[in-house]
Amino acid sequence: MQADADALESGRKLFLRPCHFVAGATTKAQLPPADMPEIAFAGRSNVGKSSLINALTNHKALARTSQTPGRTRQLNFFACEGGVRLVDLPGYGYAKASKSDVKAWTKLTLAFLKGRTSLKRVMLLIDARRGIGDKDRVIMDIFDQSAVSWAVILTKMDKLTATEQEHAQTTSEAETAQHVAAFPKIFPSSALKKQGLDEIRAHIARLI
Ligand SMILES: Nc1nc2c(ncn2[C@@H]2O[C@H](COP(=O)(O)OP(=O)(O)O)[C@@H](O)[C@H]2O)c(=O)[nH]1
Ligand SMILES: [Mg+2]
Repeated sequence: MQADADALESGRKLFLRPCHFVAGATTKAQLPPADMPEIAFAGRSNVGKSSLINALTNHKALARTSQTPGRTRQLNFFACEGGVRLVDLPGYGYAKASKSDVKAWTKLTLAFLKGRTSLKRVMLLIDARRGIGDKDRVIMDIFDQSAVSWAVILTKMDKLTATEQEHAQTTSEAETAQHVAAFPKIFPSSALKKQGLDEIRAHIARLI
């Protein structure tokens, strides 16, 4: 369809121009002003958030990858000159974190999700090998209650066989469809193989 072709082209163009780090916020006062459309990325630590942000923006090390898991507690903002700001939210579910982990997913993250007028969508990353887990379900409920609209991205699809990919996609899509605030289609991706990126870029371009 022409509309799809147009969105793919807009998505491609959106990330042709450079992105740069603007802020790492640990307090509300450090949040940049809500003056630009924003897309946030959420997920368990190690799910591949930083890798995906780098792949989407055609940067090698815009977001830092493979940091000590569970230690990133700040909201990192990246401004893309094409006209969007990407937000790398703190990862949750790190096994060695305390049991109040989700609470510690920081008041700031929750405040951000609930009160950010510029936030167009949260992309919830799910490791395709693990599928949606209980910790992800807690976050989905938080999104639903926060009235943010969200969409699921399956990461690390390259680690799965074709049959496993199919299964991961069907089961995640069926569960996501139960949530009214969720976008019904999910996005399979591999940052490593640079797969599924055009569709995610097009999705973002449509929202801003
Ligand atoms: N095979 C594969 N590995 C990936 C992919 N994306 C990320 N990883 C690896 O997963 C680990 C965590 O990635 P990172 O982006 O730091 O995750 P984050 O904690 O969610 O930001 C790193 O070792 C990455 O190299 C992918 O698409 N395919
Ligand atoms: Mg990261």
